[in-house]
Amino acid sequence: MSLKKTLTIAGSDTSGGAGIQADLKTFQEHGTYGMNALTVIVTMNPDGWSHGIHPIPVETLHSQLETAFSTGVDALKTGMLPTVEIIEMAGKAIADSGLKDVVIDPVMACKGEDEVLFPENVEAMIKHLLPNAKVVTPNLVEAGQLSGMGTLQTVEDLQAAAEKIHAHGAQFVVIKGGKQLKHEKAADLLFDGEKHYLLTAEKTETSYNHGAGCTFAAAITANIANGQSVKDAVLNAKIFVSAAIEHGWKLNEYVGPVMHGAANKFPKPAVDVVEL
Ligand code: PXL
Repeated sequence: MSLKKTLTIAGSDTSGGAGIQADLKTFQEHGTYGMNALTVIVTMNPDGWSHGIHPIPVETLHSQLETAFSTGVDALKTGMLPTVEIIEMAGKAIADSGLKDVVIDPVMACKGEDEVLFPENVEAMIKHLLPNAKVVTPNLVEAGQLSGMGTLQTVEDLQAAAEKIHAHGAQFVVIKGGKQLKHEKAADLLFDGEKHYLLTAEKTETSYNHGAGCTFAAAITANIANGQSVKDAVLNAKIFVSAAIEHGWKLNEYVGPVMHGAANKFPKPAVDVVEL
């Protein structure tokens, strides 16, 4: 029996909730075969949990990408790409691979840190990653940066930002509203170049949601690898990540990861989709 091959080009979250750990766990939960090309190692200081960012040499990433692409990848996602050089090289390798099922998660910071970690990377993402994207999955802060609109607060803001990001070459734009969005539900926007859809679920009052963004993008990637349309892939990924957030748990006094496998163990949350 063969499996669909899914690749994540992303960083290691040593604490296990986000990054390649979230992606590989999510790929596994979807029955795909997970591979990774590591871009950066993120460590956490035990006293205070401040993050250390340790990029992987660009040549080492290049060798990993050669290995992974030689196997015949079905779908890939990107996550934290810490330097302009790494973004440029990953973008070129993706374009050269000819793979179309590409999900770009334009990670600019870890959750809880609202400032953009690598401001110089925004332009490089627009230039080298967005033209390769079948789907791009920014959160509110990232969508504000990629659209040039700054602070986004309402669904109308999301629609305007999605259209600007689509114009950079991404075929489908998914903006993760998250908790900061002014909406009574947990709402995400999907724009396919013509129509806007709003996906909503009940809000979960929890701060144990570390890794939610990575998990959502990885679930979209696996669903696409498994043959789903982008719209179905996004809807099912939202159900998957909503369950993961609902069952988020406390790892230590600083961080609470989502439970990546919750959707396959517990009743699935309801998600509504409306065309706007
Ligand atoms: O959640 C964003 C994220 C992505 N990738 C890595 C991370 C984090 C946040 O901690 O460590 C590797």
